[in-house]
Amino acid sequence: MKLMSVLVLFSVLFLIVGCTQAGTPASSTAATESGTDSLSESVTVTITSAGFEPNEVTIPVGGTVTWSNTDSVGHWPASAMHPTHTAYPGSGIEKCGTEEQAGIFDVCKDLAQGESWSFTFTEQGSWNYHDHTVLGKYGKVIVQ
Ligand SMILES: [Cu+2]
Repeated sequence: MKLMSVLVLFSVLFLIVGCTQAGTPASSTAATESGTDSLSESVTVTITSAGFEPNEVTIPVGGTVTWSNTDSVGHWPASAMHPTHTAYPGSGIEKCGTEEQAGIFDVCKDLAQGESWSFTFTEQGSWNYHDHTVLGKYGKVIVQ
């Protein structure tokens, strides 16, 4: 009879453990729902000797991209197309050095090693850019 009560005790314990474990998956589902359709307002693109990393970024309208040069040589991110830089609305290399420079997608100079530059995109679209100094390096900013 003592063996019987031990068996009952074990089966009760088994039920309790089974119930508490069955309850755990519910809490982990909430984590997978967030973060799919919210874009980051600010993104950093690292410039290396290999080019722009990441090569393509997506931000919301009003989002900011910061280019940070980690290479030992200078780099000059600017809107397509070389050499005029007019693809992004309002931009153009002829505005470099004028008071309109602050509003154009163009650094207007080489970024030295360790230097960074930020631009806020107010125009929706897919904006290609290039390195005006080291030709052949391209990137894209998608503004949604
Ligand atoms: Cu250029």
